This record gives sequence, C-alpha cells and structure tokens, in this order.
Amino acid sequence: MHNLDALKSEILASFEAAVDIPALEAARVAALGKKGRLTALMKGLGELGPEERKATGQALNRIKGELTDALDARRNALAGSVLDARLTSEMIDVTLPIRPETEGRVHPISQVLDEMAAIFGDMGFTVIEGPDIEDDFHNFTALNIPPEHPARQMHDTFYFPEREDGSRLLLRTHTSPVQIRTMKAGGPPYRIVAPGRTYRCDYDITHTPMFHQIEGLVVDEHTHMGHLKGCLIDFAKTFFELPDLPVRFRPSYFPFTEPSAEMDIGCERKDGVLFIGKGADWMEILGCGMVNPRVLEMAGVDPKRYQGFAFGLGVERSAMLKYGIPDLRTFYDADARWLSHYGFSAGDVPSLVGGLTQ
Ligand code: 2U9
Repeated sequence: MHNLDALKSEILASFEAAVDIPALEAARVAALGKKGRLTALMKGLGELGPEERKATGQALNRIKGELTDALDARRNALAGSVLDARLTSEMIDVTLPIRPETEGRVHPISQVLDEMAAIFGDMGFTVIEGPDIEDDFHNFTALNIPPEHPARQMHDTFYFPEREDGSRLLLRTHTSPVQIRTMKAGGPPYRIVAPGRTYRCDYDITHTPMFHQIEGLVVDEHTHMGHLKGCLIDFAKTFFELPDLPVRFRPSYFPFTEPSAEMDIGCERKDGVLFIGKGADWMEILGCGMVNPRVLEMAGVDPKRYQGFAFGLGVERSAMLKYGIPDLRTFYDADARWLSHYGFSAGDVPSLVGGLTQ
C-alpha cells in the first residue's frame, strides 16, 4: 500500500510537471498507457492470491480513478492557459490609430492633362477621345497630308501588317483624327479638345515612340484668327499661372492649317536654368492655325459657310516646362521615387466640374 501511495504521488507529480498538452499526454501514457506503470501492476494482479488480489485490485482501481480525475483537471487547466496565451498574443487593440497609408501620386502627364482639360473646359470646350489605332484616311488624307509627306513613311509611323485590300492600319501620329471623326459625326459648330496618346517612330533625348498631345478645334460661321489668339493667350497665361506672360505668334506651316503659326512665350535662360515669363528669349509652346478649307471639306463641313481654328501641343513638353522636369524619358521609367518627387497629390487635380459637359 505504501508503495502504491508513493507511485500515485509520483504519477500525480508527473501530471503537474507537464507544461503543455503533449507533455501531459506523455505522462498519461507512462502511467496509464498499455505499458504504463499502473497498467503493469494491474496486469500482475493475476499472480496474487485471491485475498490480496481483491484488496490490491480495489486499491489500484481507486488510484486509477483518482489519477484519471487529476489528468482531466490538469488537461483542462493546460487548455485554459493555452487559450489565455493565444488571447494575449493575438489581442487586437481596436483603440490604436490607423497606420498611415502611403499615398499614391498623380503622374505629371495625368495632372497636366487634367489642368488643360479644366482650362479649356472653362472656356466651353468639350473633351473628346478617339481610338489609338487609326486608318490612313482619318490620320493623313483627311488632314491634307500628301502621300509624299515624311510622316507617312514607314520609318516615321507605326503601321500594322497589310490587310487583304492592301491597306494598313496605323498608330495615330496625332489626335487630329478625333476632330475629323467628330466633324463627320455631326454638323458645326464645334468647340472640342482631344487629349490622348500619340505614336511616332522616333527615339532620342527629346522624342519617345509614344507621347501625349492635346489638340483643339473651334469651327463656327464667324470664327477668325482673333479668336485663335485670344483663346491661346488666355490658355497660356492660365496654364503657366502668369497673368503678364509675354507671348508672340510666328508664321509656320502645317498641311492641315492655313495660315499656320507657332506660339512662343517669353523666357530667360541663365546658367542653364530656364525662367518662364520674363527676359529676352522666346520658347515655343504650341502650333496652331486656321483650319485648312480642304480639311473642312473632307470632313463634310462647308468651308464657304464655316471656318475655324485649331491648335496642338505636346503634354510631356508642357509638363517639363511648367514643373521643371529635365528629362523626357524619365516620364515612362515607372520609378516610384521619381513619381513621389514629380507627382501630385490627388487633391491637386483641378475639378473638372463644368468643364467636361457642355
Ligand atoms: C483638324 C484640323 C487641324 C491641329 C494642330 C498643330 C498645329 C501642332 C504639334 C504641337 C506639338 C504636335 O505634339 S506636337 O508635336 N501640333 O503644331 N496641331 S494645328 O490641327 C488640326 C487638327 C485637326 C481637323
């Protein structure tokens, strides 16, 4: 009996010493498993005489009951502490302030396009978009670009493979086809701007194969060069945020406008730094002109009754000038550090309310 009490105490101690459920299970197997110490004693009962077997058997059964109760109690205690540990380690403090999210930046091209759309929108222009993939008629013929014009050549334009009828689709080289499509779709007056991607087979420090343009078209019965000048001078002063910005128009040539001009803004170059709005230098910012009557005619507009003006400007170039971005090619590097430096906060994009619907 004394030995049995000692054994019981040892086994109880092994249960108490178990620090987790697997350790407790090991202690159980060592005591009550098939080859356990108590099980071995029970198996040995058969070798005892009847009297001793009865007494020892009863004692062993009582001990087994006590051990089983102790085992359950310890198991419950350990399960409770496992849960407590999980509750502590996985605790969520709902009172903590939220982590600051890294804010996305608006790319300078998107910013400048939005600024320009907002300025022209305030003047009553509607923003129109069209396909990047065009046909020869809308990109060249309808714009009075002759067959021998260099822009039409394979090495200046991206052409798709020849179709069955011998024609080739192409990536538009300007957004002008959008204005052609708009004119063909319905009668004048028109007051539209067409922003978007354009493509030319060109790559050097000032040219990339894809770039952005915004072009404008105003056609009405009495539209004249004075409207062109007023509109574009107003635009330049608003865009560069300089009410006294000096401007000048120089004669130029485009097949789709006659007469044609380029618009310069006053600037100063000092020690490699460009200052816009003052000084004796000039910087070209856009091309423009009165729409060539042949272009109106090809788009189904009567040139005897209607006339208008058009203009076009490069978005990357405008962004570089306004925001001091030195290298064109960095626009397309997808470099997050560049974007965090030159990009804009979403709140800086001007509201287009009133600009897009007219
Ligand atoms: C129609 C009629 C006329 C659009 C025009 C320019 C002048 C021009 C360049 C500026 C820089 C292209 O991105 S750039 O290289 N564009 O100089 N664009 S007039 O004239 C049109 C357009 C459509 C129906």
